Parts: sequence; structure tokens; C-alpha cells
Amino acid sequence: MAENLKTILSSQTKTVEISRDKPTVIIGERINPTGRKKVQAALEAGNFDIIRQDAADQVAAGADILDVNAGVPGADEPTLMRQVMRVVMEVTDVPLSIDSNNTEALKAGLELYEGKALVNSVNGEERSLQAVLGPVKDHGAAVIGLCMDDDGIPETPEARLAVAARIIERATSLGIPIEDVIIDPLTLTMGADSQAGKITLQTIELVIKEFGVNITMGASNISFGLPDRKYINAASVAMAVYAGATCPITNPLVTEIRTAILAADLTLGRDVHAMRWIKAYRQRKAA
Ligand code: THG
Repeated sequence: MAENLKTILSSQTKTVEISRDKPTVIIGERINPTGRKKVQAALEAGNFDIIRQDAADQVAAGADILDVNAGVPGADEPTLMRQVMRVVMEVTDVPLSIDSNNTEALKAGLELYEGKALVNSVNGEERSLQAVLGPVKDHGAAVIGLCMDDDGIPETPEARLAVAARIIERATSLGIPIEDVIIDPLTLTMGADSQAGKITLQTIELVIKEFGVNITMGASNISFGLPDRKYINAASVAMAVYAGATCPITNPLVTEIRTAILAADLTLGRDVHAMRWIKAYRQRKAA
């Protein structure tokens, strides 16, 4: 069993520690125009009100980090990434996860950011490794490594572990500390493959046993296309936390998801005197 590693992220004023000894860190997923027509239209029109609201609401609901994705089709993504990040940093002070598959947008975000950001993401494709890891190293950032490569998302947990190993090897050979690589096992929807959840959980276990790194995942992907997604997401995120996921990307505004994560932390002995559980309960009662 590898040692449990700690990842430290920071903004100008806040530090967040990700580790299996600490409560689960929630990365808020909502600042993302993908699949949200209203957000796309607002961003195209230069209206950032929804972004401000999403940022403030997610932090109030328990997000420790905010994922920022500015991928509007046809837009100048580096410029839009900077604009969206500025707006988010005006209304909140949590560390950011800079989410893009466009290297120029990632670099633009890193240049603007003050603190230690999370870069979302690199994958096992040669082109991605070459483009993303250099800027991550230069800015002293942390990075999410996706378990996929030129051949797509491998079917077996063992093959996904092999991709994780390659990403970790390349990152550390460039001088990025292993604790600054967070692995994403990737989650396909169980609407298309009933084994998708199990494969993700087994990948988490293999990666942790081998490397001890922190684990993220797009925890909502698992339920795409299925009805009553929130119940699936709540149960599966709790199981992922038990398997070793430390910083899921999810929506804390959904009470079922937020409470499932708090209950998982309580069950795993990461909530001393149930203080976090009770505090969240009082917040819901007051709202
Ligand atoms: N891994 C990593 N990063 C990621 C993902 C991942 N970033 C993007 C995505 N996947 C995670 N983010 C989201 C954001 C929103 C939704 C799911 C994942 C989502 N949105 C609702 C929908 O599409 O039905 C719409 C919400 C609304 O309209 O209010 O489900 O896997 N590293």
C-alpha cells in the first residue's frame, strides 16, 4: 500500500488540503457552459451574472474549490477563461480548477491566477502530455491526469492504471511532485454500460494502492441519460469516497449529493464530533 499523499491548493487568501485523512474536498462543477444553453448564451453576450451567482451559491453550499470551464463553441476561449475567472475571483476566494482541453486557455488561466491552481486536465496522449505538463511545472500548479489516451478510455481497471502510471511518470520526470498529480479514473454513464461504476471504483482502488495519489472524478457523469440522477449520484459518490476519491467534481447545491458526501466522511471517521454534519444541518434549517 502506497502512502496517502497530500495535495495543497491555494488562492491569494485560502489554502485547501486534499488528503484521505481530511474531509472530502468538493470541486463545484457548475461553472461550465457545456450542456447549459442559458450559460452559453449569457457568456456570448458578455453577461456574467449567472457565473457570479453559480460561484457564490456553490461556495455557500459547501464547495471548497470551483471548477471553471469557459468552453463556448466558437468563442475565443483563452479570453473567455480569463474573464470568467476574474468574475469568479471577485465574488469568492476559494482556489480554482482551470478546466479546458484547450492548452492556450489553460495557459491564459494559469498566467492570471495568483496562488496554486489545479489544471484540469492532462491525459495520456503524447500531444496532451507535451502541451500541458510544461505550463503546470512552470506555474507550480497541480494537475488532474485523466485515465485515457490516443486509444480512448481503456475498458479495464488495469489498463486505466497503466495510463495513470504513464502520466505520473512523465509529470515527476519533469519535476512536478507526485502529490501534485491527481488522478481521474473517468466515469462513463451506467445508462450505456452497467459495469461503468464498478470499473471506476476498481480503478480508484488500484491507483491508490500503487501510488497513494489523490483522486477526483466527474461524479455526475455516471448517471447521464438516466432518470432521478441525484439519487444515483449521491449513492455512487459516497461509494467513490469509500474507495478513496478525495476531491470529486460535483454539484453541492443538490442536497442529496452534499449530504451523501458528509455522511461518507462521518462514517469514515473524518468528521470529529460530527461537527461538519451538524453545521450543514443547521445551515439547511436556516435556509
Ligand atoms: N473529469 C474531469 N473534469 C470534468 C469532468 C470529468 N469536467 C467537466 C465534467 N466532467 C464535470 N462537470 C460537469 C458539469 C455539469 C454536469 C456534469 C458534469 C451536468 N450538468 C447538467 C446536465 O448536463 O444535465 C446540467 C445542469 C444544469 O443545467 O443546471 O450534469 O469527468 N477531470
